[in-house]
Amino acid sequence: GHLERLSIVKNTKEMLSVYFIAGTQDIIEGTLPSILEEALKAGITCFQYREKGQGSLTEFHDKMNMAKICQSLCREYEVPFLINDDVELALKIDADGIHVGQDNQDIQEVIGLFPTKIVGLSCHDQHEIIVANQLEKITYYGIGPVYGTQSKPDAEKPIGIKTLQHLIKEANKPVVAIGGISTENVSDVLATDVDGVSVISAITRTENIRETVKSLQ
Ligand code: TZP
Repeated sequence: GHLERLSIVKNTKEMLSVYFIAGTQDIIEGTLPSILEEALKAGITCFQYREKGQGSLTEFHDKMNMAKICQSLCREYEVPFLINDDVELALKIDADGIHVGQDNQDIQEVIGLFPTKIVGLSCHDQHEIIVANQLEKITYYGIGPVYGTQSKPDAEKPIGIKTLQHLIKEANKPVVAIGGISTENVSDVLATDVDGVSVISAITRTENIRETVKSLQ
């Protein structure tokens, strides 16, 4: 119903505030669980386990074990735990939701497999948003990359702040911005109507996770 939907949107917007994404390939020093726990203590509002790219775990069991460790940490801090792309893993460990890109699995199929879960979709341009706006069961959009990113070698061309704002206006769901967001540029991103920011390297490569998360808030 209407009220139920409003409360979902409000919770989703809160969840998107400071959204941390990482896999083992993103960790320079220490371990993913130790970095994640510091980030949770500092106040991140969502975590997405994204095991992808050079140096990532390839065996399903290794990935599942790491996912379970991250999931239990997120539960401890009552922060949603999402899985990037891997439908089988997300179902197997009962993650809170899944995030998919345009070139991953058919979005309709993903929605069908996760009827009561969070479903995030990456969008890069107006066409992708217009198409996705027709799908009621998508929870939020990840829009970007806003700036150049070191964390995704196959990332699309950066869209910049102006296009980000245009795309947010087009979107009928909450939006989290992604790509090259740092403590230096976050105020420009938050000057748009975005609901939150998602980052990899801002948190995995900082000297001080607590300070960085505070600045991103
Ligand atoms: N999708 C678009 S950019 C990106 C992803 C997964 C990487 C974001 O990482 P960083 O380090 O915050 O730029």
